[in-house]
Amino acid sequence: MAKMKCGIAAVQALRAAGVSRIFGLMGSSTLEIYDALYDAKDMLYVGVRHENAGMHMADAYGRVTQTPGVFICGQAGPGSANMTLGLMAAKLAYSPVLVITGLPGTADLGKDTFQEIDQHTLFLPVSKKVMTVTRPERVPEFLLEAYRTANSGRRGPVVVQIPRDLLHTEIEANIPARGGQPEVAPATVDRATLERIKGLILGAQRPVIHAGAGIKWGRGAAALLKLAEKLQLPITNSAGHTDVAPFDHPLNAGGAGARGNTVATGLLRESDLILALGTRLGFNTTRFTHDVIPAAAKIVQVDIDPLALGRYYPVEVGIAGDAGAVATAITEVMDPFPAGAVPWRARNEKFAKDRQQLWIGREELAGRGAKPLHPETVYSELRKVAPRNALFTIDAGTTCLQATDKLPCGVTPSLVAPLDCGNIGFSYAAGLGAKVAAPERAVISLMGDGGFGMTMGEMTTAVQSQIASIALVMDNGTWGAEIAYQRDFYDKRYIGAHVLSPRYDEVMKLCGGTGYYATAPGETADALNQAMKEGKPAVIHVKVDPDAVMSFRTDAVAKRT
Ligand SMILES: Cc1ncc(C[n+]2csc(CCOP(=O)(O)OP(=O)(O)O)c2C)c(N)n1
Ligand SMILES: [Mg+2]
Repeated sequence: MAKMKCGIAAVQALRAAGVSRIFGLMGSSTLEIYDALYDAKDMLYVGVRHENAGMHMADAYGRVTQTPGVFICGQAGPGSANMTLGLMAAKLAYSPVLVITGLPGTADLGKDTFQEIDQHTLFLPVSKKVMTVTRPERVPEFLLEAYRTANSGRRGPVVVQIPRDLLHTEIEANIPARGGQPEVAPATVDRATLERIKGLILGAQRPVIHAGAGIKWGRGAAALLKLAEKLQLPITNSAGHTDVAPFDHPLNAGGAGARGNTVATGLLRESDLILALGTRLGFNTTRFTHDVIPAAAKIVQVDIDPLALGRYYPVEVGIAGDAGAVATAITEVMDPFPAGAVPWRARNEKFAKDRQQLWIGREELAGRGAKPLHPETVYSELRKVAPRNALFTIDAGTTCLQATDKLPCGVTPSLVAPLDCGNIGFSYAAGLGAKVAAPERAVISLMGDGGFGMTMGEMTTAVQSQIASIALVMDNGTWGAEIAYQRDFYDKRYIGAHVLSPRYDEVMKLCGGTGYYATAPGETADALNQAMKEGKPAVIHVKVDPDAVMSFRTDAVAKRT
């Protein structure tokens, strides 16, 4: 026990949890924590320009390090309201984030005092848990519990609200030396169930692995590859998780469903057994129909959350467990096939050809050399120059959506996507968070001109905190994903669909970073190489073909007659 100011105790609790990076936007509700951070030379503080962007940074930090990102929303009320979309994105990505925010003082709470809103209710649907500290001496305990909660089971953002007067109190603080998380053995699977799975695999003719985020959260990428290689099973991935396996691995079929490719989708469509590892089989991949997941296919589903099992599709075997650990257990129970006796050899030979053709087709499209640039050319140049361990972040616009399955994800994790939140204005901020998480890796953030406009204020954050991410802004002059519907379904009656985009590379230069402009083949690759060499915060403004947009949600619109 030691007597100290509550703000200092809060920072000590964060340190005890293992926190060394904090994103935040200050406000008078939390000044005591800020004052304590002044002396915390072991903590890097990244001040942001908008709470929502700060949340995206902490979210990406959480996804890349697989430990909670921390965001201090300094101002109760407006600051808190500003960060709700970021909370939603983290919640839907099951991303661990610890959020600290203020509340009005306890003497005034509930009186509709200045900047007061029912924050608890505001945060509830967009967080994993909302906690309100009621006694100052419990601040450290709440922070440690929130950290643990964010990072356990189905991960997610946890908000701790602290009434402002509590932070000004002196408390007797009792902070455990190592207050983070106990090591917990991953939940795996019993022998009898393994034997059932073995029987299902040996009885199948066209089995496929379908892997999702659970593989990433469980650090199960190596286990996934071992399973696939031993059984010679193609790997398909769920939407936004291109990085479950190296993009160039011969067994990696890539993304299934509308955000993926025809080869992976075809494999699933024709499968009779699906090993669904670390995935809910969610909407963005399956649309909850039998278009991608055949009604007759047997499903072995593994997810950390028992509620996810059999939720959208009936399962033959459901395992509430760690996807990587279960993949290892399955690998161990299976005997290797004798050379040349892989039961699905013919299917795999066709798959290998189709896969090769898919990549050839992509490069052919890219190589047209057209001006304005086709986004495919941009992706192809990215594939040529991005380092093997590059990290990518993307937005929800049409140019990014089309890129999802084509990025050169060489290691796991290497893709941070908006996933089910589907928001634009995510990628740039997420890239800054990713770069703070992994400064040694090249971070390349793809986005449209509309999405970048939403977060362009964070260019100053990048320069001020020297976060050398590279933004690849694809300028088609429109809210491309939406104008596509007006083109395809509303007789080109364009309204609200155009955006004015200044030369963002020039704006970045004004902010103190570096900027590049690309309009012709080869120039994106040159700019990327140059930006990586210079190692400064960078924006590459790429002029892309305004016609290269596609109506994505064809289930959501009907052709006018
Ligand atoms: C926060 C948010 N606002 C609006 C939308 C709807 N929306 C989806 S894509 C899109 C257009 C994106 O334009 P841009 O960022 O330029 O990318 P492009 O589609 O042109 O590649 C819009 C407005 C959204 N998904 N998220
Ligand atoms: Mg656009």
